[in-house]
Amino acid sequence: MEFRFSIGSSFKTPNSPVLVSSSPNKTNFKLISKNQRFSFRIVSAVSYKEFAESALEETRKRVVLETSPLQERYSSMTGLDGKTELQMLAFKSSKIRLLRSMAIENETMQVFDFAGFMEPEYDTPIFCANFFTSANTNIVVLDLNPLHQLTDKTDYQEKYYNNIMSIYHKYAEIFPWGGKLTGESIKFFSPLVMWTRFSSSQEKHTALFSAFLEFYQAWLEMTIQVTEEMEPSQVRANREAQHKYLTWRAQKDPGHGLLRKLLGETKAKELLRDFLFNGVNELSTKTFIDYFPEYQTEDGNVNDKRSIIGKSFETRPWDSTGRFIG
Ligand code: BLA
Repeated sequence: MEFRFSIGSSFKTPNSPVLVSSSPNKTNFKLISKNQRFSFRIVSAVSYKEFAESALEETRKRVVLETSPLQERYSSMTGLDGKTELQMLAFKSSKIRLLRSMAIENETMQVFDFAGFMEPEYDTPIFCANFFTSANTNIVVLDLNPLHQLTDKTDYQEKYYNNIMSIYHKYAEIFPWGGKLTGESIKFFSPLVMWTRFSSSQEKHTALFSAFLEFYQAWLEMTIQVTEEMEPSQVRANREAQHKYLTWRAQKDPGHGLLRKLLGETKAKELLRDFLFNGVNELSTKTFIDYFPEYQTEDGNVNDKRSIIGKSFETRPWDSTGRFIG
């Protein structure tokens, strides 16, 4: 199957941004003993920065983007190891509260976290691309995370997902379900979600680029079509739903361990709460325990456990029409 991206005309070909390197400077030959045995390790060189650039280029064709005030404080950082680069981008528009990207790169690892959050007057889903690439594996979540609860009977599912399920079908074969995941995550995911793990290959990274832009284009279209909510109670519900999402991710996202290792506890926390999940301090005064009381410890603190439920959902819990089957 070929995954050339077809919506819009001026996407770069997937070949340019996603090179799993075969060039000598990106390939490590490592001598491991004196008797001429050596190991051969190909460092995958996916450039997620170019994923971000392509999405932003598409956005600018349709929407007036302004630089977010966050950009002044967050542009680039170097990890404590002196070798890992973090690059941050942040924009807003009249409807999009925050469109932000973080790309992390060193010789052996590339991470991409790209998200879009609407102003509370709009109930559009949250754009979510989280890709973690190391020498051995890729961990991928790509989704339009629902702002409101989904079942096949809700208007929200009908409004945003039913008519774009073909996007899921297009990638279902090349990116099969990634297996058990933190049980709590599933309610933040939609039936469109691409949750997968794979070993790097040119074919997979080309398809990932194509999927990323296709999901993004679907999201962008929703943000353009959506009309402003006038009912104050509905605006409040949108704001609180976004805040609950931000609160969960600012506290329990699986990337935390790595960010702490790269930046130290204080800087990692600041990056999470002020940049990546910006809004967690502003959209509501509710706390993590207000939303997730099962995490309260006897002394009133938040349980450190990543998950109370544990890992679940060995197989994809939606059928092909997007109906939740658990
Ligand atoms: C693993 N990342 C995972 C997993 C998921 C996600 C589902 C599998 C393990 C698990 O279920 O916890 C991603 N989970 C999500 C997302 C949501 C969610 C996007 O609930 C949204 C609601 N990943 C990143 C970033 C880093 C990262 C920025 O997105 C690093 C800075 C790393 N993710 C990372 C690592 C793992 C992982 C290292 C494997 C470690 C582990 O399984 O805990």
